[in-house]
Order: sequence, then C-alpha cells, then structure tokens
Amino acid sequence: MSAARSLRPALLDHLPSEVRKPAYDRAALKPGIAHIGVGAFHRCHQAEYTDDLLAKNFDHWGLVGINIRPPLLGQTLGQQDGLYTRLIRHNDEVEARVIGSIVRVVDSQESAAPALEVLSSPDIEMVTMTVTEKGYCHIPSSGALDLDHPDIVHDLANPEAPRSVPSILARALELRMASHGRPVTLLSCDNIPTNGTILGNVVRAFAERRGNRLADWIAANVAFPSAMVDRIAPATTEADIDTVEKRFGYRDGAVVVGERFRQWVIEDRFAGRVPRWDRVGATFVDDVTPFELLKMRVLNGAQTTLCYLGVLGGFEHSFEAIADPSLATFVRRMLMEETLPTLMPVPGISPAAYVEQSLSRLTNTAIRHRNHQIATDGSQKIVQRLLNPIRDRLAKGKSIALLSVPVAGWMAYLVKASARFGRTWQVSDPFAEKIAALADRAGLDSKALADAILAIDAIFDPALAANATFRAHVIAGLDGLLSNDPMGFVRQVCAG
Ligand code: CS2
Repeated sequence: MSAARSLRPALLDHLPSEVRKPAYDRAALKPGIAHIGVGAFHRCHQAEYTDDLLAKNFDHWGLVGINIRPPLLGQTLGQQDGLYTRLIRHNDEVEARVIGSIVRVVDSQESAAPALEVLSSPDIEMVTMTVTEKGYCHIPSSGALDLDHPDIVHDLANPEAPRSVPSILARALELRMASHGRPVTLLSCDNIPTNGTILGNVVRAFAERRGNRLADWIAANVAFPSAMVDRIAPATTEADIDTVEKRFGYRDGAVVVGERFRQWVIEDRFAGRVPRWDRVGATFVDDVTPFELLKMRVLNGAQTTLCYLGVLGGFEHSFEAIADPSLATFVRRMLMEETLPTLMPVPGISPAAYVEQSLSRLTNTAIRHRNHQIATDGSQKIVQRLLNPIRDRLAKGKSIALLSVPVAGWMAYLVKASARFGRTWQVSDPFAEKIAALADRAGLDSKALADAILAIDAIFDPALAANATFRAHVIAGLDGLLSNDPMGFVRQVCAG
C-alpha cells in the first residue's frame, strides 16, 4: 500500500464513511493531560474517554503521550500526528473509529529529561498513567517502595536523572514547585489495589528525601486519587493492522483492538482542574474500594486463572481456555462460591450478574488475548487477584479449595519454564529467574517447591505462607498441575 494511504490528518477527509472520525477541531486542542505508558490499553481507554469529551466540546484537553519504556512512539503514533484507529471487536462485528485526543507524543526512554519537561509544564494539570503493576516499584505483598529495586537504588543516588516512575514523578513535582507551583492530579490507572495510595506513598518516599519543603508542597498541591479501569485490550498484532488495511483501505501502524465493554471509576479527589470524564461515562465516587475489589477479584481473577490453567492445558488465548467446559465450570464455581463472598456491596451492581457478564466478555473470539500475555508479571498480580481473597476467606474459616488452584497454577507455570522441564516457554516476570533457580534446586517434589516459593515474602506475607490449609492446597495443586494430566486435576477438584 502506498504511503498516500497511511493514516495522517490529511487522510481524515478520505476515510470510508463507516470509520468514525474526531468530531472536533484538533488544531484547537491544547496540552492539558499527560499520560505515561501509551500502550494498547491507554489508547483503548483513557484516550477514548478524552476523545468522547472533546466531541462534547468541553474545554480543549489535549493529551500528551509519554513513553519512558519501549516501544518508541515517534515511529508509530508520532508519524500519524497522534491519530490511530480504535477497533471494537465482538465476534464477527468490527467497529472502527479514529481517535484524535493525543496531540503530541514524547519518547523519553534514554533519559527522563523529555518526560520531565512535559510533566513539569504549567499547561499540564492532570497526569494519568498505565505503567503496569511493576512500574510502581513497590513490594507486592506490602505496598512499600522496594528499596532494593535496581532502579530505586539508582534513583536514590541520582535524583536529578531518575529512571523509575516514582522518582520521575517526584522530580517533576519538585520542578513544578520551584517554577510555577501549579497543582496537579496524578491518577494511576493500573490494576493494583488502592493504586492512588500506593502511588502517593512511593512518590512521597522520594520526595521526603528531598526535604520537608517538597513534602509539604505535595501535601497542599497534589492529589493521588485511586481508580478502577476496565476494558480488555490485548497487544496489537500484525493481523490487526492488516484488518484495518483490508477492510477500510488504509495503513495504521498504531491500531488498537478492544472489546465493547468499558468502565472507569475514579475517586473524587483532585487537585487543579479536572477533565469531566464523568460526562462521558466515567463515574466519580467517594470510595473506589468496592469497585476495584470486584474488578480485580472477578474479571482479572478469572483471566489470571484461565491463563495459567489454560497454558497448562494447551490453550493459546483466553477465549479458547474458557471454551473448554472443565475450565469454564471451574472458573465459574471459583468466582461464585469463593470469590463473591469476599466482595463489598457495590452500588448499582449485582455481583452474580457481574460474574456472568465477565465470563461472557472472555468468550469473545475476536479478542485474541494470549494466555502468555496475561501470565506476564504474575508475581505482581496474584496478590490482589487471588491471595487477598484467600486471606479474607481463611480469616473467616472458609474453604479455599478452588482459589488456591490458580495460585498453584501460577507456580506450575513458572516451574514448567525452568531447565528441569526443558524450558517449554519463555516467562516474563521480575521473579522468573529466582523461581526457576528455586525450582531447579527443589526438583520435582511439590512440597519442596511450595516451601521454596511460599518463602518469597515480597509476594506471600509470612502469615499466609505459614497457614497449614493454604500450604496443603498449594502442594496438592502443584502435584496435580505438574502431572501429565493437569486438566484431569481441574476436573477432579470441581467434582470434589
Ligand atoms: C489482564 C488485564 O494482562 C492482564 O493482566 O488481566 O490487562 C485486563 O485485560 C484488564 O485489566 C481489563 O480491564
């Protein structure tokens, strides 16, 4: 396809009529929001809400997208003046829309300087971020800043040339204080519980080392609301790019694909001006906790369960895993019987209906979410998705026979990728090497494996790791899932 058919502003007037276009004057937008971590999720979620808001003609909140980690944005989005196609796919249905809310992209992988210039600008009053769970450099089991993290060690010694998200933000706030002093909201959009509190804590841990003045300024001028975000948006593939080219006749190197469902619940605690995302479907609430528990334990809990059991059962994508009757039965029973009783009442939502809706979302065959992608960084995800509900149930003396299976599934997934099993697949997780080494030392004895992995206190808090019921279930789970018939084990648990 010729360059003439590549997505860029001049092509907008020549797109097929079925492709929805920005319904506002992009030239009039001014940077007001900065977003760190411009991946598929951001482009399918916050940037779309902002596009909706701009279409309502509310203010001129343009987004500046910043990547501090690969991939480079300049070569894709940058070439297209920030424009990209967002496909909504539901089985055979495809709906295309060009999103125009990103007005500028900034690559800041080599050094934090370009990011700091944007984040400290007086134009920016809202900073959102999707930097993945591990981007906060916190200890998953406690939420505290991980002082042994290599980037944190570096940043404590070099606060003016930061590498980590917490330190980059602390430095940006220091620059804001020293120049214009305008307030700002830092809004985490990652799937960690009380994400605003975690973000505030890790940023303040840096700021306090820079002196009381900065800590006091932050207390008076910066807000860290928590938020629950939701839309399934897997990593874009070449096939997605080809779909746009074949169906709509143009080439877009920054396509994203998502499901129809979307949700954004934000704690109503801001500093400075706020984009009124609540006018376009987001909800501002006093307390996000019930919503985040629901989403992380049900939807994300189901995804995490299906990804580990799915890989062990030989399934590539989550929709294929949930099409397996044994896995579907297992995950539904786990959520209904063990997860639901751990939730708080959620205004306006029936938990049982939410479970059914979540499971139904996962059956969408057009959302090709790889189990290995969801399995990535499991050490940073299992606390909120599985271990916290397990702890809640143990405290009440309730059964954890089902919820402990995916915990063993996560372990089996990591162990099976070790040398002893011939490295069946590549694992991407900050704890992968450590667990592979433990697995090689422990051999195939499930008790020795469980002992070694449960002793990692950054993931398992010591009281949980020492709980006899939990240990027994994890060991039995490892036995079953490392056997030659992991699916048979899942069926047996369901039958039991
Ligand atoms: C997924 C999430 O990869 C993962 O960890 O579970 O990205 C999930 O698709 C989103 O949280 C859905 O909102």
